[in-house]
Amino acid sequence: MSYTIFGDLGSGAFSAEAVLAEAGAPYAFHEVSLEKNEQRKPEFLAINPSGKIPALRLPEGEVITESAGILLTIADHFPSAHLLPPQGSAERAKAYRWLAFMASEIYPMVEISDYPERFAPEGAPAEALRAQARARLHERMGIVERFHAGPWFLPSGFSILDIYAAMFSRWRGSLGRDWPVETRLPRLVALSADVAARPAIAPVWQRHFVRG
Ligand SMILES: N[C@@H](CCC(=O)N[C@@H](CS)C(=O)NCC(=O)O)C(=O)O
Repeated sequence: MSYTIFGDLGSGAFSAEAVLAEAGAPYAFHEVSLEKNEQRKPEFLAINPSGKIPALRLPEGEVITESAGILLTIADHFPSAHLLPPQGSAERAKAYRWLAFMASEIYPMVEISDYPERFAPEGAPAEALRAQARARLHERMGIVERFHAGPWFLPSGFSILDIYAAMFSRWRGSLGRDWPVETRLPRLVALSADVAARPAIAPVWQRHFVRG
């Protein structure tokens, strides 16, 4: 019985795949090409009506969408992988806080940065909106940078937060290629290198962000 990820290389599907890999779970990767706009095709809208990847089909058939919901579900399914601090602990609460922050404060800015024309009034130039979204992204990633404990995001150790934060700091196109990530988010860049070097994640990182 295997999990199926619906997603594209270099997208939010990285986080789902990296967490499954870290858990040692069996999975298949079903490509939904953003370049070909396949997320808007009826076949995929039947899986996620909001036309967004990633989506995850669980072995029992249930489909989960929303990256944060997907990561929490996988962490729940594989407690022995210790992808989150113990339930009820202050560290667990901290994990929820920052996962929710990235999902609700950062991810939506990525959509505006990538597709500003969706949000601009009809006929109005979208570039100013893109610039504003990027400015908010920079500010909010800066907050994540400041709260990153080091070496991992949570003082208790490696968790799904590391995978999620590494993914957002890797999205150079959304952040703006002229924005110097290395000097503005040095701790998250170092965290990304550590995430990318984890034995289970290394091939996944390579497919999504190096060859992808
Ligand atoms: N709230 C969603 C956002 C997902 C999202 O925006 N995914 C992007 C790819 S990284 C997407 O599907 N973009 C295509 C589009 O918006 O048309 C989540 O957390 O999973």
